[in-house]
Amino acid sequence: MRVIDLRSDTVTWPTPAMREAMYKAEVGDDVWGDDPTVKRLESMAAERVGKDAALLTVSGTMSNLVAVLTHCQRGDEMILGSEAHMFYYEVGSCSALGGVHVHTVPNDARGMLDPIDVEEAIRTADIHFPPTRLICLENTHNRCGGAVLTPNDIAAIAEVANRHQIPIYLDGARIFNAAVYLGIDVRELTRHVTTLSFCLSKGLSAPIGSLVCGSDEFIARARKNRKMVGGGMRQAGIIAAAGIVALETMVERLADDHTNARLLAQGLSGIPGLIIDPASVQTNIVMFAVEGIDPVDFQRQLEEQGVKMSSRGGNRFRMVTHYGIERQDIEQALEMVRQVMKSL
Ligand code: TLP
Repeated sequence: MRVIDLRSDTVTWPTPAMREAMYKAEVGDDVWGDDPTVKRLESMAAERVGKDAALLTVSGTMSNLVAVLTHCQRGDEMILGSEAHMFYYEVGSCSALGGVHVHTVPNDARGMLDPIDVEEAIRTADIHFPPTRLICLENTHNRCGGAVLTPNDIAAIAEVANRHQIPIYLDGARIFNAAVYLGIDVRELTRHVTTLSFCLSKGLSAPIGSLVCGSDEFIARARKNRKMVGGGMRQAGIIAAAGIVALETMVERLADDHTNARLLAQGLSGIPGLIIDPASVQTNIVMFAVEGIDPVDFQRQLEEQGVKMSSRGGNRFRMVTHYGIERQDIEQALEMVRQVMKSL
């Protein structure tokens, strides 16, 4: 049975070209600054997002932590969306390891923060308050169903941030999905943020890796923090080689994932017992809910039929399209959902 794995775009396997590049990669000890392939990836990434420099890390989670450690000191505060990945899914690392206090502001349905809320959350100089040192954004927004922030959205937050001289960090794990959706250069989405990270190992299908991007000075300090958290890698050119192929060959095809996600959402919306607004699907993440049936049975039976998805708690589920999932897989998955819904 062919398994249609829609749990995440992190389940993607490296392409044949990536495996070949990994095999042939020129390497060195990257902690000593000797790995030419890592250096090439880092400068390619920096150029791509319009920043001075970049730093390869193991994961999106590590990039987010390293960025926060570099922007903030213990006892500082950062403003974070209430639905942010950094708030929900990173084991509280910013407070546990960074001693950074998190001040949440509501995310709306499309992952945006209200600039008025952000401004109100910024602390004044009062003996009781921790100082606000960072504002975080996420684009595309995972828990908000892969929703996209536009350059104008980011500019609206930057206007507040600049007035208060607070940097903005963007968790851009899926920033290329946003750029491809909007049909713009990714730099339009990064120019108003101070620093950002993006992932190689999601829609871009590399096996490992994420890049933190910012000024030369910021990345030099981030490099030290990466070492502190055990993220200094040795012959990391093996990983970087796949990342280079990802950046060179896997960005434009994200549009196919978006088309498949829309097809999936439209199909799901026609199945009785499923709640979904297909118009809300912009990129490769499809969120929906079930009603009138046991969600645990639903997920288990679907998995028995070879269709995997992830639970978002209670009756809510997520399906993510990615490299390796073709149009016929979407049609097959929809057929399985129809059958399972009928049987429950
Ligand atoms: N997200 C994963 C899970 O952790 C939920 C997924 O399957 O979507 N930022 C964003 C916006 C993310 O979606 C993720 C991963 C990360 C950061 C962390 O990246 P990794 O998994 O590389 O640590």
